Amino acid sequence: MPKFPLLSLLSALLVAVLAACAGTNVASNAPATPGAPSLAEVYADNFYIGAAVNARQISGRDTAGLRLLASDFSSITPENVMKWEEIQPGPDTYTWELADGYVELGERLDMWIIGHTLVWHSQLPAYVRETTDPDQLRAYMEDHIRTVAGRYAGRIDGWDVLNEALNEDGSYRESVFYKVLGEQYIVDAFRLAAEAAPNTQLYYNDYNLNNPQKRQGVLRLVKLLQDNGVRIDGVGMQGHYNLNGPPIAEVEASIDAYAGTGVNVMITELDLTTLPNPWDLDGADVNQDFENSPEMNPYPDGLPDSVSTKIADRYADLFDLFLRKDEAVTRVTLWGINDAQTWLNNWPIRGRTNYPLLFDRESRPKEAYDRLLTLKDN
Ligand code: 9MR
Repeated sequence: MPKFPLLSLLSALLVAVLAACAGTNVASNAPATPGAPSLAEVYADNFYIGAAVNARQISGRDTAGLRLLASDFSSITPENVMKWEEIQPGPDTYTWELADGYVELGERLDMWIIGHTLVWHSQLPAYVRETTDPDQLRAYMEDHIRTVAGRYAGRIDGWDVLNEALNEDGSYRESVFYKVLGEQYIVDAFRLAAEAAPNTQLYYNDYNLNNPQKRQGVLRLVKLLQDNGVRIDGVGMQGHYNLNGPPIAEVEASIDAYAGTGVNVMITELDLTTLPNPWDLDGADVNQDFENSPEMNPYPDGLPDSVSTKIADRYADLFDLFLRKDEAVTRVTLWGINDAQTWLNNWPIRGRTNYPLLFDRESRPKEAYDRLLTLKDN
């Protein structure tokens, strides 16, 4: 169970120092709701409460976000700074500054630190994406995993080793890795990560893992690793959900199925989009992009109370499930700290005003946050 966060005095000091280094001024890390225990404290016996952090937070510029991180979260994930194209833009070029800053931030705040992500078909530099020679591609993957996972061995607590390797029907995605190396690349990626970072947990992470067909694909992937004697410690279910779906029962069935293989389950990228989606898009394929319009952006100046309450209800239903499953669920990570930062302001339509997280654009706690604070009392 969670190594535990926030000796609050210490973390207050550390955030203040960090912010001071960035030329800003953070007064304290008082909880978002004065006098109340923080979200991480409320759920400390159940699972970590995580947040994805961006470059503004890592570099200390988003002081309000950092205050919330210190007060209410016990785990962090790098939203972008450890992706292949960011961290290794050329075969012989590594850019460590933000990634190092990310790990240092996690250590200063005594967080459970996640690495995201070693192998993913998206955000790949052209030199990898365009490789057709198996030996060359295998060599790139080996170098990348050994170098990145090895650099942070003993400091990063869990790696998303492989991200989004499955199609919706559970078959393998035709990524460059699969096309050139076949399913063996999956076994190799986890084996390399286990060698480079022996004490780090290793995860498979994907979206729509509630979907029964995709669930079968995950079970096959976990079995492939286990049959090959290669370690996998967890399945990360990205929670890019909406106000109506997916059904709680589907999420529950997937948690049970994954836990049944002996691995932990994490809810890794939780956010609830509140905006219309006429194309009935599901999931999080970052390559989809559509036109903005007033109908598609109905709340540019603020959310009606009725919708805020719907978001709070939906968060409560989901956390109610996660609490019932807390033997298996070891972490619940929000994909961002506040609504100003969310990727959902720009996907699948650019420039909208979305409201998917627990803190608003001014980093004030929302109704959903208050509901989660008191959920266990009811
Ligand atoms: O939130 C991330 C956004 O800022 C990036 O532009 C995008 C592409 O790298 O990735 C987003 O995060 C994705 C995550 O890494 C993997 N699952 C889907 C997430 C949302 O697209």
